[in-house]
Amino acid sequence: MIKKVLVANRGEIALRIMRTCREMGIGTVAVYSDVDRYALHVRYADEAYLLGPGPPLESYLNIPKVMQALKESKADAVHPGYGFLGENADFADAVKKARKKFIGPSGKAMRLLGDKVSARRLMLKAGVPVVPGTEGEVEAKEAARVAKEIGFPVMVKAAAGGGGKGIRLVQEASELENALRVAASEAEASFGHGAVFVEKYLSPVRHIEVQVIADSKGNAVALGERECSIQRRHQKLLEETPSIAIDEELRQRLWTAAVAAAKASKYENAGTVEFLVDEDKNFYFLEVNTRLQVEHPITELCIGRDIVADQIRIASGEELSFSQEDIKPQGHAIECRIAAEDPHNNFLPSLGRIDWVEEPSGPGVRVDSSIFSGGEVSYHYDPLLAKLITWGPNRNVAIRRMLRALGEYVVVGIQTNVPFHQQLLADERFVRGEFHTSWLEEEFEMAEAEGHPDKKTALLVAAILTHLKKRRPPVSSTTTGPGNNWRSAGQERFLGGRSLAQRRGWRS
Ligand code: MV4
Repeated sequence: MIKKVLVANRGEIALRIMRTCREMGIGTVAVYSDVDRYALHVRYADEAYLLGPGPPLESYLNIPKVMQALKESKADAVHPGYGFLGENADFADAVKKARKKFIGPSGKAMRLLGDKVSARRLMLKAGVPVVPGTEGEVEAKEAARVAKEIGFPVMVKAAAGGGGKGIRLVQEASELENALRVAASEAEASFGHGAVFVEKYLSPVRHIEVQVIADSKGNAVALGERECSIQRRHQKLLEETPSIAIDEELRQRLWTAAVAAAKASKYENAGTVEFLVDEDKNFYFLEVNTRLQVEHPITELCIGRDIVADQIRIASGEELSFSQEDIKPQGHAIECRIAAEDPHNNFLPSLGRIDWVEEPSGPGVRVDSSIFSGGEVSYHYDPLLAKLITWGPNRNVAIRRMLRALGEYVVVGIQTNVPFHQQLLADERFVRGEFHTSWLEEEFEMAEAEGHPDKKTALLVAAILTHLKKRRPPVSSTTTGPGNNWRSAGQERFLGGRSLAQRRGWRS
């Protein structure tokens, strides 16, 4: 049984994972960089280990330092979250070698599915539809032959790529050879592996993914699909479930294919199978994400399960306590990714101090957030601040609730993309479900920023800034957060020093 989990991550996902651990009576260990010393996940954890300076390679991406914290904390399991070491096979192997439990798939599964060519081969064998294209990695001559056969435009993709990295759209034969060469050298530089393959470019398509969960006994269950077509530069901005573009028959085919993909790869723990769905309701395998995804909460709200709790049970060696027949999603859920970006300035990051935060709540609202008044948004990390999730008995209620909740979000000190989400959710084309993966970038235009905030907001901001000017520095080592669960923010420790527990005399 897992008694203590080290969460090798930061921000909202670290806090989210720790909350489930606490509900399960499992101890929590935070790791953090010095710029995160006052972060909520550090204050919430039972123990906290300073990794080093802000840059990820010196902190959250530094496997030796995280392994040292794992050793010092005597945690018996690690949850990597998403991003950072979330899909790092070497890290998963290192945790296993240290005889600790890795709450996620094996390093072997990560390598097999992280290589887009081996993943394609596996899906072909498993009878999962893949995009027409080359069977494996190709040299220029074979690529040209296949491209001619499937027809232009085609996509050249790096085997080691993913999430939009290492892909190039080729409109005609004359561009192919150069595209192959550039894609291969970019892939070699970025991923250390230059293999590329070619697929027919499908457009317009929707990006629909299926959440799966599998135990070590070969049981695999689909937990529902998620519509992820609202993307900008390969960054998802809003996700929802169920997808309104698919009917029950297609849903069952997608779920069945996702479970087949998990079983074919002997997958364990939570994973997501991504598909492209065209206008004729054909679907094609795209890739597998071997991690817990940002957007997992919308699935949780519709099926009434805690996916992180299920992950921990699987890592403890338990069999799934439910079957496919038990998964009956109810209602509709939407997630808006709230980011420190200014939608009126080309979504450029808006970093620095957050003077004041007021977050939404009320019926059907969940906020997975890492921000607090007085906190800082650092340039070292992804600008994701929070996920605002709403559930309703149907899509219209979920949309209305999201618009109501977005209207309650107050963040003073930096810009956020809340105005973008408000405009998107009020857009008739979105409401009618008339969108695909290129819609946002090709057909959606942000309205001009309103001249100045309405009177009520302006008065609120003025009052807040006056109040803040009177206060002591926002957070100091003696500051404790809200409630009795938040540890003093300043109780930091250096790796190799005495642990928090030792300092408190809990352990000799
Ligand atoms: C595609 C595609 C259309 N045809 N492949 C690859 C990375 C993944 N995150 C999205 N990818 C796509 N692969 C073929 N053969 C469409 C996408 C795609 C997409 C591509 C460009 C810009 C935005 C996109 C959003 C979702 C899906």
